[in-house]
Amino acid sequence: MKITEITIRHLQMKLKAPFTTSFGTFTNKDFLLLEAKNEDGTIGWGESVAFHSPWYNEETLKTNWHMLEDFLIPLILNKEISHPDEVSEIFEPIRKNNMAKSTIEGAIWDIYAQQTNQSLASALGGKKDKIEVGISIGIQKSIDDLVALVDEYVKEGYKRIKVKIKPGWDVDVIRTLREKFPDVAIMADANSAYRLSDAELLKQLDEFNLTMIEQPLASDDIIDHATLQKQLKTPICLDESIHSLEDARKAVELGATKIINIKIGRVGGLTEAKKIHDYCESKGIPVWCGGMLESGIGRAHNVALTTLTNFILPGDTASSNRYWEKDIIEPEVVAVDGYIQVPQTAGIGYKVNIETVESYTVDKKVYK
Ligand code: OSB
Ligand code: MG
Repeated sequence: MKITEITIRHLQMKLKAPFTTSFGTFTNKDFLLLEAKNEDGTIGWGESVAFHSPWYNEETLKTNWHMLEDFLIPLILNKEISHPDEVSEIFEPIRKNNMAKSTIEGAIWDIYAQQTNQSLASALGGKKDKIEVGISIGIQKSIDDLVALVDEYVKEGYKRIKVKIKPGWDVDVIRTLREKFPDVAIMADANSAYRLSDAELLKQLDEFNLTMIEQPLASDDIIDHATLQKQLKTPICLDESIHSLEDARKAVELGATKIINIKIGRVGGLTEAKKIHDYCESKGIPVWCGGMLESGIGRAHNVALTTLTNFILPGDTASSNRYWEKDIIEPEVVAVDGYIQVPQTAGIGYKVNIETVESYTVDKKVYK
């Protein structure tokens, strides 16, 4: 295939409820959507998971647009590509900027799946026809508010509850949840809010039988996480620290992580995500698919990736209607009793509603 035209749109979608992590609060989701067209008119979609501000990592919507416009799109336009695995090789001269790279790579995987007449899940080698999902709950105004939300989501059937923690919103919160929900799989995500000097506090979480603690220490660290893991019974799961197969290998070899959260954007695309999955499978390290408050397009890519066999633990891909009044795909992503049915039609498997896309678009540019 040859990509002959690419459209970038900046969308702004209002979240139904604000989402608060240790690093800040989201009320709107601003993100880039990428529409790629090949020489026969087939269209593929990719979503950038870079946020408006560099809180989660250093990439932003604007740095992604810059990287796409000035470096990545020129490397891709009119180049013969026979398989999406080639995209990461084409991008190799460009350092990092994984979320920007992943945006194009995702669209090319979508086109490739359509051209080979298979679902994106099958194109990736996925085996499941339904996936198990959990939900990630932000920091709330009170513990009572959090308990009420957890109760609601447990009743909806989500298979695991993740709660955000930060200093001052941690041990007491988790103790209360464990008392109220003795049999629910609960995990905590700190988004890098602690330091190794907080080890005594983090050890107090060991008594609550958490499935894991996600990214307690610095976003670029694997050394201190290894030291911390030796002191904790609760398995550590790395999110922010893993950008590549090489990072995953080093973190696993050091004992810094017993579980890995794979986010397609953070690792530079589906090809790298698959490599990390395969490596972890060979080492007996379970993985799960993280979320970045994606619209339906990013969500569809996450559903497809999660069909790979070593996605053993439920991910963060909740129903579209948990985030949005109206998503940009049809049908929307729906979790029923904690399961999402994997679409079997060619490509990402959901129809993009272009009118809805346009209604959320605040900026747009075409490249050819
Ligand atoms: O660390 O997984 C994270 C949201 C924004 C930034 C980082 C994270 C998250 C989530 C939400 O946990 C996952 C989702 O529901 O998409
Ligand atoms: Mg996380």
